[in-house]
Amino acid sequence: MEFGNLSTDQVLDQFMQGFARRNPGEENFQQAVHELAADIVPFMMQHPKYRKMHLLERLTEPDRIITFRVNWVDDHGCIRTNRGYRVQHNNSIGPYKGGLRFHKDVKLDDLKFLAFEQTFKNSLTGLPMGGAKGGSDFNPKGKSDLEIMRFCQAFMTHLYRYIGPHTDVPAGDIGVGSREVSFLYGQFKRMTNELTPVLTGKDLAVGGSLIRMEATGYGAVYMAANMLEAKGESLAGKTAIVSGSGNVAVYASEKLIEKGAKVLTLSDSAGFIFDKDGIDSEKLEWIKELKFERRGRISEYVDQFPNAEYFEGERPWKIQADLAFPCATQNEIDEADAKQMIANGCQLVAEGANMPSNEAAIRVYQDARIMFAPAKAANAGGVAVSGLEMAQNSMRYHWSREEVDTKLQTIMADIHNRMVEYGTEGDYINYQKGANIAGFIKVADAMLALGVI
Ligand code: NDP
Ligand code: 2IT
Repeated sequence: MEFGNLSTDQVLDQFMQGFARRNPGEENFQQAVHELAADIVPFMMQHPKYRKMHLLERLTEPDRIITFRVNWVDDHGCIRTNRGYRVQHNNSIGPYKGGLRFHKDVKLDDLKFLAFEQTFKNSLTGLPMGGAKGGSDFNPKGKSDLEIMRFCQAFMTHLYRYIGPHTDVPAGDIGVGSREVSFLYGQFKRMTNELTPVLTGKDLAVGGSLIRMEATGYGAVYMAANMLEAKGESLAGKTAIVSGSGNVAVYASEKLIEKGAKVLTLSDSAGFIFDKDGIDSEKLEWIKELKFERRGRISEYVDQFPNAEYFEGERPWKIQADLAFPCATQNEIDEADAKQMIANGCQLVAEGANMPSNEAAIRVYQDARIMFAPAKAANAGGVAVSGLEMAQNSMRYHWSREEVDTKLQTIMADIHNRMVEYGTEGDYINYQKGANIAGFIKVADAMLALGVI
């Protein structure tokens, strides 16, 4: 990257033009890279050692992308074909690490942006993990347990060549929970004759970690608590809107309730529910059974709790609340949603999902100077406990719930402190900038140390 006499904006534009040419049509990847580069280009202009070594160019090109055909047989005996992927983005600070997403809309663009984000998120955790992401356009909705198992086995039959406890350690993401991870693990064991811990998020019965299931949602709430505390405030008595009703949303809600906040909404891809009385722990237990046992839809909540309302085809951002936890998927908050949230008095957004706010929405948060924890920091608790699962597996030992939870809280507090260190701008903490720079430095220093490889 040559800067000459160009301004920061010109350098950024020039870089992004080249990047878009190399990754045509990949809008999510371009968005994620632009969000990071907007903070890293000015930083590099002040730090020539990174600039000279072309680190931004190198860090925006995945190390390797693997795609493969997955054939499996459904319950009716029909042969089905899906596409599988693994994007190994960067392994400078540790083995490739990141989840697998099974969702009908999965495209390479999504996995490239997610693997890129994962590299900086994993760096922020302080644990030795590189960045990767994978998945398939397989649609798990409505599939039987046996179909899920057969798909996972077929997927691993190809993937097993590329992963290993020191090479690449996948985990779950949308559509992949401990059931799927454990089926994948079973097939890895069958193929290699080894019970090597090559995945995290495993069922507790086969070496999973306590608190892994809860970690992403809990971590996002711990992050929000740290941010509020920095302003002399707390979660108690605050209202919160949460999107999604999967792993992240449910456990973010659980921790919010425990901390005395009132959770007003949850959603899925068909709509959202609004419970003005608040979703309490008893109602949340019912939701866990609905989502994780019966695999039902969030609309069923209003049949069970008739005081609540269901808004079909809508997202929860118009509901007035102090706090927002987007925990469903990418680009679920746009500029108009963000403006509505600010007008309603929202003070804090903590991203449980990956890239849930688009760039225009983030500008609205920053212009309004509200607290905004970007995904790579706010949802790092999940992969952090994955790192702790790897550590426990290596020790052939396990920690108690309390031990893992305490370590998770420490990691989230450390991430908060590092964002404050690099993101403080007068009396405003630009957490986005703090996360981008702190996440970048650790990976960049490792790449400098390893040489041009
Ligand atoms: P789950 O599969 O458990 O739940 C996903 C939830 O999001 C469901 O309620 C789903 O609704 C909803 N959703 C998915 N796609 C869409 C869409 N296109 N539009 C609207 N709603 C949608 O996944 P997780 O809870 O694990 O993941 C949620 C987010 O958190 C993702 O962005 C993921 O990358 C991120 N994340 C997950 C981590 C983890 O450890 N699991 C770690 C860090 C981040 P429906 O059932 O209708 O599809
Ligand atoms: O986005 C994420 O951080 C995850 N889906 C978790 C990855 C992991 O390896 O635990």
